[in-house]
Amino acid sequence: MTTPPIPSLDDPATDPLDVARAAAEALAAATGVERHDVALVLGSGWGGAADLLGETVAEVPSTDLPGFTAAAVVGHAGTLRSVRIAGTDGAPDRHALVLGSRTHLYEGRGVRRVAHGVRTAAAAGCRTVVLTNGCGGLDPSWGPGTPVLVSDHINLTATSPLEGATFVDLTDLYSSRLRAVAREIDPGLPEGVYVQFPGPHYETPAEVAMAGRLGGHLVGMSTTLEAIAARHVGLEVLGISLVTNLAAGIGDEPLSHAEVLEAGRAAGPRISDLLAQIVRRL
Ligand code: 8IG
Repeated sequence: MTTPPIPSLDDPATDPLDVARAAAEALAAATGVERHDVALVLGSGWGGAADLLGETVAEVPSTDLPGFTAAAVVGHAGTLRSVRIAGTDGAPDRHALVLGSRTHLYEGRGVRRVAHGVRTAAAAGCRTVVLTNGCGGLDPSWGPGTPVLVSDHINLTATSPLEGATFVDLTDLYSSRLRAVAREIDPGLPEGVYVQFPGPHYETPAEVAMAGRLGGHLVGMSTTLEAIAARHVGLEVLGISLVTNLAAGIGDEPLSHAEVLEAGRAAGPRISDLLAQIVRRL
């Protein structure tokens, strides 16, 4: 008996959804969990949330699954975790798929790899994805450590995760229903429009001012392409940003990656608890 070869994301003739299905099958085999319900992509500062959700049933190195590549950035863990969320009031348990291995566009591995995690989550059965990130904030009242719900986005990467004539409606891309659920947990959660730049450099002050004039409140290097890919495969999307720094030119300080990591560490327990509470209600 022969098994068919696993298609490569690098082959233009491959349908990336086929690779996502292969990854979901490998995930089910590695974790023993047939279907997952909700996926979380944990960005800078959000890593602690998985532990609060429930019991980790299995942890799989992303490189064991078709289409995933090793993590490239310090602070981004390269594993997928299956976490059991205990049902309350007689409700059945659910399973969260925690993706600690986001691929950023700036890694130069192509948009297919950026979108592969959420496509795999959908192929694994998920109906919902929570996309988190660390970002810069344009509102001076949002200090480092402020969580902000993403209400909409502006994609300045000049690319799309979708190929061919794939016309997907992005009205209410960041589900107003899920944002309302989040605000049941924390009524004070602010909302903002997330602007994705290609990175990996941070913006100039002029670019941040431009993002503000365009209607943006948050600047970052992730999330929008994943959100588009998620909507395409039918996932309901919740986006939550952690403001880890004032965007360039908003504060007096220059930006440093160390500072970003420190803001994430400091806010970690609080925002992880917030995220875990939200996910239990989704
Ligand atoms: I964390 O200020 C983090 N990521 N583009 N700008 C952009 N990405 C970021 C920033 C920021 N902070």
